[in-house]
Amino acid sequence: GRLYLNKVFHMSANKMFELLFTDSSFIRRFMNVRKITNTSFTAWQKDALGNAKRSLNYTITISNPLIGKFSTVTENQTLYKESRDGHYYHVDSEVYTHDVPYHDYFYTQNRYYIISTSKRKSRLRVYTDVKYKKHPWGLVKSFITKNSWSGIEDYFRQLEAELLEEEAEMNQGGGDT
Ligand code: YK8
Repeated sequence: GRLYLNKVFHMSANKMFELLFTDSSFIRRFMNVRKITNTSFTAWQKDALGNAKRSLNYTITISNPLIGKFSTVTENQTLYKESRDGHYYHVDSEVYTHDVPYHDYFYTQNRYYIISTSKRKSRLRVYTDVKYKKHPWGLVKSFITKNSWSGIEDYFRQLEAELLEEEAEMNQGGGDT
């Protein structure tokens, strides 16, 4: 996997989890900026193993004319039971892009770790892997990999920027957040 984000933010682990993994106004705004539409998601629900799961469906806008303009996406998220409220969260997310070329060959796995480093600070780490369901030809594989990494890098660069903005807003003035 590759490490796409590894940064300490001036907000609690709890707050970071809330921003990223609940129906927060932050994530709604971020999706707007990314032109992600038709969003729907289920509530977190514990499974038989004690992990919590939810799934999201939405439509992404793609800027690469070779790939197409839009794709529907399904994201299946698992919040592992080793997570400790307010201290440590581990969420794995499998992302399936249904309407891109070769979509039946691959999906993306994102692992999010939120680690509390103090009362008001937390570290966010995101690892990403492109996973293959079928074995593609070498050329196709390098095509998929190249397009995936650049799209994912762009996404997490923007997520980091938006989180920094949110952090600045939260920590200025009254400090009543
Ligand atoms: C999630 C990884 C690959 C995919 C895309 C596929 C092109 C394949 C084309 C070939 C369009 C929000 C990406 C970037 C779409 C966006 C996905 C996002 C950013 C072979 C010609 C969506 C995180 C995420 C994970 C994977 C990303 C896709 O929260 O290039």
